[in-house]
Amino acid sequence: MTDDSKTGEREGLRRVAPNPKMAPSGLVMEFPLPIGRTTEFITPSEKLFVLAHLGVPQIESDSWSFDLVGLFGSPRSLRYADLAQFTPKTVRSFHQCAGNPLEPNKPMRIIANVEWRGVLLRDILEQAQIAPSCRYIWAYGLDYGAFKAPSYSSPLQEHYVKDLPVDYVMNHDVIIATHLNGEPLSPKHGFPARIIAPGYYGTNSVKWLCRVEAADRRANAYFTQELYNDRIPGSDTRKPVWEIEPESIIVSPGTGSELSPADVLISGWAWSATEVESVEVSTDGGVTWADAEVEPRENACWQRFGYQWVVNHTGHYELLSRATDRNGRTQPLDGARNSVHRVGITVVT
Ligand SMILES: Nc1nc2c(c(=O)[nH]1)N[C@H]1C(S)=C(S)[C@@H](COP(=O)(O)O)O[C@H]1N2
Ligand SMILES: [Mo]
Repeated sequence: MTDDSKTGEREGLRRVAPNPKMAPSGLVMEFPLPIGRTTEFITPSEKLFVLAHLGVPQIESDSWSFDLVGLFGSPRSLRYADLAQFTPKTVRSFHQCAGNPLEPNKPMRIIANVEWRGVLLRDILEQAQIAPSCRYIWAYGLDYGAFKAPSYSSPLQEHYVKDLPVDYVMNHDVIIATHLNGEPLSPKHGFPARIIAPGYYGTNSVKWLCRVEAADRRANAYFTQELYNDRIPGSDTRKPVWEIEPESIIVSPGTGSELSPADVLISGWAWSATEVESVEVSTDGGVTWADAEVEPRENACWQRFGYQWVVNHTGHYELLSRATDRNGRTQPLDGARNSVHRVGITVVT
């Protein structure tokens, strides 16, 4: 298709592949795992959240292919079977939805930790002779439609399009994934193939991949420039929702627990784009903080933390956890996507 699009000048609005059936069409959100119930290190697939802005396209792997276009010496189209020529790559990684793009400062803590398998995107880019002038990799999904949330509706989107800095793709294990926890992807998780960008918010991991474009500039698309592009207070510039900020959740004790005076283990998960170096816990609503024990990071997984709390007095307590990563970034107390998690509990006799 050419750029005589009826819907505007954003690249994401131009259709470049036949329309699959959308079933269902429209926003799909499934959050089967309540915060504070995430005790398993690897989240079972049936407990993994689902986020699809436009719906779920139904695709046959036999007829599916994706195109490499743009700044390549040797652009090409690859079918499902062609992926077998690349070395398989397994990535164990936390997977986090950035939350509602219309409320970027509201913490949602939609987090899981799963195993993906596929092939390294950089191997494919190199085979297609990516040009040195490439700065961004654009990924197109086959899904289309309008993004409708309560009291909000986007213009018609002819693809879900995201972009990634090429340096990130070349220096991290960004994969085209075909498997989740050892099984082929289900339709809602991106069958036949999707991007997985470990360390980046889930919004960047484009499902139902149909095109990889090498470009010298950011994609001027709805989900790259309009949504998931944070306003910086007091500035005209915006920050794309790419690298995951440090975050932690208290899994135990759960909100509303009633405990007896005793030794209480406060435990949970911490994660960030880079390894989490320390987690502090507060048992007095954030007045004082103590260091928790943090397990080292495995691959790109979340890390367990624990703090042994000796509680002698009855009453109501507010427990908080705060993660700091290797880059020295730490969680703010309020007003951000990664604000600290607070859990209210009561100690009774
Ligand atoms: N094509 C496409 N890819 C997409 C989306 C989408 O709407 N369309 N949603 C993104 C968002 S916001 C998230 S959080 C993850 C969710 O992946 P999951 O549903 O497999 O957990 O997919 C991302 N990839
Ligand atoms: Mo998301």
